[in-house]
Amino acid sequence: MSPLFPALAAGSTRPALQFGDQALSHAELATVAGALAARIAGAPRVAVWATPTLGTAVGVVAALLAGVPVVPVNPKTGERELTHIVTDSSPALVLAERGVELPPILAGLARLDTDVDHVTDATDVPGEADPAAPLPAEPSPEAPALIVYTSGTTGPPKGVVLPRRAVAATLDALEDAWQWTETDVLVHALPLFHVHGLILGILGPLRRGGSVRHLGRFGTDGVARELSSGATMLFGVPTMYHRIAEALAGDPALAKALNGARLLVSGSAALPVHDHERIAAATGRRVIERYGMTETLMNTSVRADGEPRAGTVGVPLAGVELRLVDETGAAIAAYDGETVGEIQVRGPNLFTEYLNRPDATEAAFDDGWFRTGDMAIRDPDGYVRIVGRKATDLIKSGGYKIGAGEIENVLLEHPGVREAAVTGEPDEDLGERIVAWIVPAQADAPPSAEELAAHVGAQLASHKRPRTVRYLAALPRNDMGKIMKRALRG
Ligand code: MCA
Ligand code: AMP
Repeated sequence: MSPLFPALAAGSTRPALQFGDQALSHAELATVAGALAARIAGAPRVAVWATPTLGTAVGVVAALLAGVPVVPVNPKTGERELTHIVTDSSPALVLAERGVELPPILAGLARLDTDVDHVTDATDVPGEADPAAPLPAEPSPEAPALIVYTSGTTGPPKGVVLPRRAVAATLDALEDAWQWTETDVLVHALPLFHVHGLILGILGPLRRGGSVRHLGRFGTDGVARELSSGATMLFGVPTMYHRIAEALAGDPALAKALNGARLLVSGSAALPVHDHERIAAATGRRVIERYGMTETLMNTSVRADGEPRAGTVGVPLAGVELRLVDETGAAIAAYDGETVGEIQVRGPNLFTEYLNRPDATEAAFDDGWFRTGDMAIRDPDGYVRIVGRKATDLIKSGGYKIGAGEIENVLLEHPGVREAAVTGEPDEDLGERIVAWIVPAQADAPPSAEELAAHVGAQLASHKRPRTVRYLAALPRNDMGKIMKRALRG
């Protein structure tokens, strides 16, 4: 396989990464990350404390250059989730920006700083880094590149082992679909511990030899500023596009900036047609959607040279085989815009396994095809429309996948909670909002919503906190004693 990052190997002087006033060219990144890689090399696995900073990008690239699998960790993860991730993935080292205080379980590991303050000036590279030093030899394509944790309906998150081959395949398929080149400058504000922000949003531009400007935190002002000063592409989750759609009416500069973009891409959840239409009306530009999953990386997209169609996720990417399967397990032949089936995929973009979970890995496949759990129909010309999801206990909020069971387990440990159920409710901004249904231990003294949100936030990632808490005298149950969530949702 060619190197994962040819522009680094070639020492390109084009801009690569920009986070606020910190920036590195590909050549500078090769130097800084190469030096760090030399210190990481040989470690079995490394965790990266994935703040939305230049240091995170450098740390991940360094691990990839060293051929050491990297586990990006959400810095807003709570104690239970973090303990699980660290125990499950057993990193030998943690990479974090200098000065960042790590929680005890990570603070106990050997630590390397990803500090790059002193390389913002191209001529001032750290003493340890030798610009002439060759990068380590490229590992095998099947070697694990990243382990990304993702929620299931029950139990703790699973570590998705992504080989280098999948990263390269998905990014090259997107090069084709989006005509993505080294001249593209991407802007985004996505978190760096998931596929969308890290693999597409950071590794994507690096593989193309282009550049990315990360906003640190999402805001329409930052989007407008970057798109009107040279950025060509925007990646975001639907919540971000929704906020853009809301802001457009009173912000002609934002409309002008979006109008000048080459490509506006949404993913991680469905972008409502209403937001598509509002953005198109105000900017004259169409957002395109792509569909992916942590386990599969990207599967489909509306192509840059294709017809944009709101409400669809486009066509299968190069190299990706996609089929729809009915309840009996039979493949659906129809491209009729109405027959619904589960999306199953096969191709070089797929993960290898769930870490330490052979049972879950086996259950995820149907005769070599990965079962996505997403339900879809196909238009006659092959455009895929996602219409729902098999698992009712998975919530997508702000583009984050969240398992109801994981939150319920934590809520049940609160002394003031007798029974708990978690559902997702439609939310204009977040797509779905987490709702906790609580039967208090003492009816006259229920724990407050703030207390329960804080309780969940202490154990799990902060985006898993319930936004709404509703109190009941009893949860609706069927004859078997199973909670009837449909009755809760009304
Ligand atoms: C949230 N807050 C709360 C609660 N919930 N406070 C109290 N109680 C709660 N229940 C806090 C937030 O933590 C935040 O605080 C503050 O409220 C305001 O939140 P805000 O920034 O307005 O919004 P947000 O809701 O926190 O974030 C919206 C977002 C975010 C920026 C769109 O959801 C996001 O970054 N989403 C991206 C998800 C993503 O990348 N998914 C990719 C995975 P504070 O500021 O202190 O934190 S899917 C994937 O990778 C696949 C492959 C794919 O297809 O892409
Ligand atoms: P995750 O497991 O967090 O990687 O999220 C993957 C899931 O996000 C998929 O299985 C889909 O349900 C959903 N998803 C991603 N992109 C889209 C999209 N463009 N439209 C609808 N759903 C999407």
